[in-house]
Amino acid sequence: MKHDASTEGPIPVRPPNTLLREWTGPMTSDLVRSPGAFGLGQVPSRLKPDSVTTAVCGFCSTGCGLKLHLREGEAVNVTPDPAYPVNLGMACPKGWEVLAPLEATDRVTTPLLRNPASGKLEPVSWEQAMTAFVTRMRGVQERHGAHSIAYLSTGQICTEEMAYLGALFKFGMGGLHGDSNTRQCMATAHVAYKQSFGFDAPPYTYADFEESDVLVFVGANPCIAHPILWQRVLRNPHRPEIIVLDPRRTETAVNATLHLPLAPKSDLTLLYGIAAALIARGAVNQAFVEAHTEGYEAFAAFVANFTPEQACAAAELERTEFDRCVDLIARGKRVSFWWTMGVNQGHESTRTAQALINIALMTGNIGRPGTGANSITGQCNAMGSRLYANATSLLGGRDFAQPAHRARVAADLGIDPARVPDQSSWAYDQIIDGIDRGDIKGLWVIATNSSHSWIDGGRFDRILDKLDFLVVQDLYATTDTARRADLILPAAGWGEKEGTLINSERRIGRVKKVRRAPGVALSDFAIFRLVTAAWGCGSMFAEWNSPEAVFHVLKRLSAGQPCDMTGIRDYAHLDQSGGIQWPWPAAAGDALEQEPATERRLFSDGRFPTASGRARFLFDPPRAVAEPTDAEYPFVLMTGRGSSAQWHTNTRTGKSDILRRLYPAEAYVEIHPADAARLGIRPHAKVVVRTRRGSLEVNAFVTPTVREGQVFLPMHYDGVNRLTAPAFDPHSRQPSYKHCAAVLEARLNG
Ligand SMILES: Nc1nc2c(c(=O)[nH]1)N[C@H]1C(S)=C(S)[C@@H](COP(=O)(O)OP(=O)(O)OC[C@H]3O[C@@H](n4cnc5c(=O)[nH]c(N)nc54)[C@H](O)[C@@H]3O)O[C@H]1N2
Ligand SMILES: Nc1nc2c(c(=O)[nH]1)N[C@H]1C(S)=C(S)[C@@H](COP(=O)(O)OP(=O)(O)OC[C@H]3O[C@@H](n4cnc5c(=O)[nH]c(N)nc54)[C@H](O)[C@@H]3O)O[C@H]1N2
Ligand code: SF4
Ligand SMILES: [Mo]
Repeated sequence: MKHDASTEGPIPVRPPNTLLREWTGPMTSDLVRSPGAFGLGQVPSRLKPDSVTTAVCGFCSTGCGLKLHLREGEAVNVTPDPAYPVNLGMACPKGWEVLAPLEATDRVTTPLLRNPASGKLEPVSWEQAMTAFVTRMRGVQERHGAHSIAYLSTGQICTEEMAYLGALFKFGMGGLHGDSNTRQCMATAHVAYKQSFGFDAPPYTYADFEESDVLVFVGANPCIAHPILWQRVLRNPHRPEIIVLDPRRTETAVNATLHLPLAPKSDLTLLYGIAAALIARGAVNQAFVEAHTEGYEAFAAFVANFTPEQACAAAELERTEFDRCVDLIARGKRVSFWWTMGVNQGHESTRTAQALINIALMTGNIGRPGTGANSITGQCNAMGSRLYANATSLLGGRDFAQPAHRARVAADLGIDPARVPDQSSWAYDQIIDGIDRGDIKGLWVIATNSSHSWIDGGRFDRILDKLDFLVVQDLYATTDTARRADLILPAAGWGEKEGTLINSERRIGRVKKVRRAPGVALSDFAIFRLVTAAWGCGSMFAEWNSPEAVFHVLKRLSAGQPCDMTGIRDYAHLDQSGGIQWPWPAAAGDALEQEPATERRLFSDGRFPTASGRARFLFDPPRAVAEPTDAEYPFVLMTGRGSSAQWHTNTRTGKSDILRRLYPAEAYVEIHPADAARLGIRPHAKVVVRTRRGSLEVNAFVTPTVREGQVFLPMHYDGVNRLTAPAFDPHSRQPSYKHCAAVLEARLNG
């Protein structure tokens, strides 16, 4: 990678890599540097703005600050906020285009209820919609029991909204089972941190990208998925070594100083091998291990069995690559470890994340600038959902199973402790199984498009018919899931409502209402208020009458927890401070006000929120993948993000004319040139990707990005999850989207 020694000067533009991409136009870095050249941020002169406000972006967890340019109170344009400590005046294409999805012609503008006679969705009033909601959900509960209704929610609504939903459903409606797409995304990091550190606490701050001398990215492609975080890496003035562990030669891998193209899902063996080699060469920080951790001796004895030869064989790596990786980590003074979905989405993902945590702990790379075992989150409010959604964890990162935790939450909310369930919800996959068995008969889907995004999607679609009542709450009636609904509740989107989001570095930022939602669409918050009233549990939620009022409720619930935010005065305080990272306890408030607190990290005192105050080494022997390749299905199929202009199931990004020009219109599969030649697959020809569950016809993108025997499908196109295999990590129950066996067939006419 080319480096710019100064942090101020222009960031060097990487030469286009013709090997990596043959089809595309611009690389992400080009889009970030010269957005205007691609039409981003342009606005007709008749819409000249007359004032400005700020908010954080509503797509990814980077949480960039945006300036919203208003005309008569309505946003007419967006530019990146130079004063916000996250993005320092930069934005990726989605941020520039964040208003476009709001203007889409397929916005749902009124509640729609399926007419049983015609089978068609018909417009109804909110009153009729609420009557239908309550009558039918209650009917299901009367026929099948209180726990026969469930919800699937999201990391993409405001913290105040997700907390409201979780509290309403469990304490008000008497439901038990609710989970969210955070299960598909962050469940592994959540469980790994909780087990290792005692709390779900990503320790870092974005300044760490700039302060490391060695950065290790595992299963992460920030050039595409977190482009502004990658820009922060490029500002690092220490000429850092950048190690990327990814089977594919991604944009990020191309920019690394060392790319280890490990075999898919060989991470755990490789990381144990790296730990053993670090021990063998005396790279362990004994003082840190003795003072601040427990279980190291057992861990060291366990990894002693993983020789470099074994690790290299399992990961299909050269010994020289392995040795160089170990050497860089051993010699680094400030080494940071970053992971995303290549780790979290796997059959042994929790232990893999912990294998990284273990390496950070044993080398003492935590709690200091430029260090850490750092999970990057995905959605704009994935962190909010982990702490406050009241799904897996009780409000404030507590446990449903602990009587003291239940009593505390009940007291804080002024409700009967008996209303708080004494067990966690079923996980997403268990809710699906529950529907299949007939135990769940009513389902409420909020801000997630499960029909497209859930693993083994064919099965998901089949079992929807077993429901008595499916409610979908979304911006659009056209999503794969909404099309199947009995009732659609029209939601306002980002920019049409108030609240807060929590980004990857624990920074709480504001979103604001700068547009009017179309028709009678309402914010998710207002919809939950309507449901509360219609259900008849209004007295329980008397205090929850505005997003900011709920923010104060959540502050109270956070008191004394590692995520304490009692020192945040109000929404205005967030605006004034460029967002605020938790923890920000009231007790420390004055002191915190004094320090230039734009960047703060955790564990600088070496104390972890476990019972003993020590971090734990956790490990297990590696296991075989659920669906190995064989003669019939010889390819490993991986899936993930395709471009910086596409967001998940593309319901939002697909609505922007500009973004649509920045990604391929049709689905494609990345396949190695040698495999393509062997199978007679020509570049751009049609090819069928088949697995044991389904098949998909796509265009062949012949590229050495993938190794022989591997193929990659971007997740943004319809039908991708009809192929994926339902395997889950046993601790986090996160789906293993990045590994199944597939076969490719050239289309004769292709
Ligand atoms: N443009 C854009 N940005 C996004 C999103 C989006 O949809 N579009 N989504 C957001 C969300 S919710 C998330 S969770 C993040 C995801 O961000 P990332 O996790 O960075 O994105 P992915 O492409 O899913 O996966 C990362 C990499 O994992 C690699 N990988 C696959 N199998 C393995 C393996 O076995 N081991 C290792 N080490 N690597 C493997 C893949 O080749 C891929 O390059 O992105 C966020 N940002
Ligand atoms: N094969 C494969 N599948 C994957 C992954 C993968 O790597 N490979 N990654 C997984 C990951 S990490 C994730 S996070 C999931 C994401 O999967 P999904 O959550 O299903 O994807 P989105 O397209 O973001 O769906 C969000 C929905 O909410 C709607 N929406 C947006 N804003 C609002 C709002 O404010 N209110 C309401 N009510 N609705 C709103 C949008 O229109 C959209 O329909 O996909 C997972 N699926
Ligand atoms: S990097 Fe993420 S938060 Fe920043 S502008 Fe892009 S999508 Fe928005
Ligand atoms: Mo995600």
